[in-house]
Amino acid sequence: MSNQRHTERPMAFATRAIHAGQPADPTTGATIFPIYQTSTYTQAGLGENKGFEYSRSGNPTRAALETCLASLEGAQFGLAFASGLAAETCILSVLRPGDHIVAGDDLYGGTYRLFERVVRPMGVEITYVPARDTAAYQQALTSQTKYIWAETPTNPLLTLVDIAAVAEAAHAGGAQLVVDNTFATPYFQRPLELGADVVIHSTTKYINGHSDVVGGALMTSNAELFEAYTFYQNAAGGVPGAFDAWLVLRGVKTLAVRMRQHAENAMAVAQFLSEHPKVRAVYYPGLANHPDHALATRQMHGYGGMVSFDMKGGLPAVKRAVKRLRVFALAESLGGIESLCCHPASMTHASIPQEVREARGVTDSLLRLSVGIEDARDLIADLKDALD
Ligand code: P1T
Repeated sequence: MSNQRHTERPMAFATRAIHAGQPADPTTGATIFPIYQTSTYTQAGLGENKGFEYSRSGNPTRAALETCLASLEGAQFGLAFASGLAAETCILSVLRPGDHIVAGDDLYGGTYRLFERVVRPMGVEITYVPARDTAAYQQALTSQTKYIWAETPTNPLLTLVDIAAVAEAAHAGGAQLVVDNTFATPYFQRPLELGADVVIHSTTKYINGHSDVVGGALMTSNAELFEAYTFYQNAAGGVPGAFDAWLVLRGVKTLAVRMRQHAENAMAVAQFLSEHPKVRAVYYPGLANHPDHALATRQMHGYGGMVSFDMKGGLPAVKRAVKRLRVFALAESLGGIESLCCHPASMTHASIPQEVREARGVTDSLLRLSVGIEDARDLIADLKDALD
């Protein structure tokens, strides 16, 4: 099946999530795209192959996933990787000593670690600016800036970056905008449509959606960048195996329905927490009092499934609460059908030095919830038990 009928409107998101890049198998008619569990491909003669030679360079199951994810982000090109950080490394591979990145200051701890412990020692400068401060990105640009790098909503504080405005600033300064769209997913936000140049995902999260794969992907419509990234994907080799690619391909089929339920449950949880006497602050862009609520309404098609909150009573209160959770699992990661609770300061963001972390608002009393698609009544009862 082709992705578009040329005489009609393009297929809608939920349809593309199920079909894009996945025609019925020409030899058997298999409706579900096969797992091509092979490292190599038999060639008819020298230089005579069917488009695949070796599975680091290309694999049909991975190619189906890359096509599907590109379609969902409205990109011309997609590449899949063995992890989100491997996808990030590919994007960073085009930088050279003396180059400069401007990054929003609220980032997944592993991204910060990659920037500070791998990229900076190679001679690339990184300047962090307050994530929601559009003017600060602009002011931090230098003639050496190659990328502005932004998560939106950010991990773990759910701050928003104005993608259109920051993209404009990047382009005016001769730089390109990379958006980590892991939290929002293309169902709720399509950065390329707003002017971003590259989107990166940890497909480990909502894209796969079932907490059983680690993976990553990047999407772009910039042919020059795509060529450089494709070269690096093959040259450095951080690719997913066929089975992992297939699992993500299966998971992403239900992205639209999952995201609607995640968002509905997250809103219910955020409202419950807002009224709880043990909660100091709730971070959820869907709440009218969130500082970026208006931007979220303009830039996103929904507010997502992540909710963070700050507890009164400091670390001892947090420790007591997480021990009492029964439905929410205390775990790193996010975006699966099951609800997870994470303590960023000691878990996902522990690789950020304490003073940097606290200056950014990631305090010891912050908890981050990945609100799953269980019955919201059970989630709220669980939180009520833990907090009371
Ligand atoms: O874990 P990996 O698939 O390599 O993806 C890294 C990554 C990139 N970007 C964002 C926004 C992320 O949240 C992550 C991974 N985050 C977690 C594991 C976490 O619990 O926050």
